[in-house]
Amino acid sequence: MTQQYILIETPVDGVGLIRLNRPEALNALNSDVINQISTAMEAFDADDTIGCIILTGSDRAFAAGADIKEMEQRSVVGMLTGDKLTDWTRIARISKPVIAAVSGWALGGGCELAMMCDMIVASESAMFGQPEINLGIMPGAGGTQRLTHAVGKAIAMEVMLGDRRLTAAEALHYGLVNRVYPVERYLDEAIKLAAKIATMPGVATRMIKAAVNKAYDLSLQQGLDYEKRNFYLLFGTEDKDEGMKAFIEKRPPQWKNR
Ligand code: DAK
Repeated sequence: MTQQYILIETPVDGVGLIRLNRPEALNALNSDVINQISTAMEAFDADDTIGCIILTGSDRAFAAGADIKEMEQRSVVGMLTGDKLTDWTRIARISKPVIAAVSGWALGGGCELAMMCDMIVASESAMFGQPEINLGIMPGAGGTQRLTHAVGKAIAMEVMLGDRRLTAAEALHYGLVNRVYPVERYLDEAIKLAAKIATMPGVATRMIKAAVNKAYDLSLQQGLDYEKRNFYLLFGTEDKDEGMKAFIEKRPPQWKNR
């Protein structure tokens, strides 16, 4: 039987929390871990009672990277024919907002996993890095692209070529993370942020997430066209009618997420 490497919780209404639970390997991400995260995220994505998802690890490690002991067995043919990227890609395709709550090590695939999320709330002990070069390889789950977009070319090069680790304070300074809190508080603060997002109208949150992500893929004009299309589509939702009516009637809106 496959070992269960994650814990699933609903700490407050509207928030689905996935906790990596492989402490003996600092939450190293083997194929089963990634498959379990993807499956749990897709279940929350399909659950109408959930408006925001949190992915977290332990205070000591968010995740120390892909499982080196598993990768050591792999050949180029095995990597190519095994379609090893599929489960990782499932995580980046989640339509609801996802927050990574990161403490301790977020290295290699662990850093890439955090960057696949939409926001990062970090503890003061969080440490971000892409140390793959020490193993004779390079980032393979988005690090060269997402880190560069987040912190800029100069710092990204140093992180990946020179194995520079970024502290939480540095990550905040460079724009990789949203907020930093003492280790006793980072998860509670991530839950508070997620709970707030979960109270927002659900179709609009998905449309905003999709449009912001297009800023990475498209030219400015294409991105503006995509934004306008989503903006117009929201005029067909019950939430648009309710939101505007509630404003005019000076009362809080009752979202239907439709
Ligand atoms: N894989 C497997 N086991 C790991 C691990 C990892 N990445 N990181 C830590 N562990 C295990 C250790 O082997 C040790 O297990 P035992 O020896 O006790 O059995 C246990 O966790 C505790 O680790 P340490 O004893 O080393 O703990 P320390 O506090 O001394 O050091 C550390 C913590 C995080 C600095 C150190 O463990 C470390 O340097 N770990 C490796 C970090 C690393 O190099 N990460 C990058 C891996 S490469 C892709 C998808 C993903 C990727 C690529 C492609 N596709 C879909 C195409 C990603 C690649 C990577 O992430």
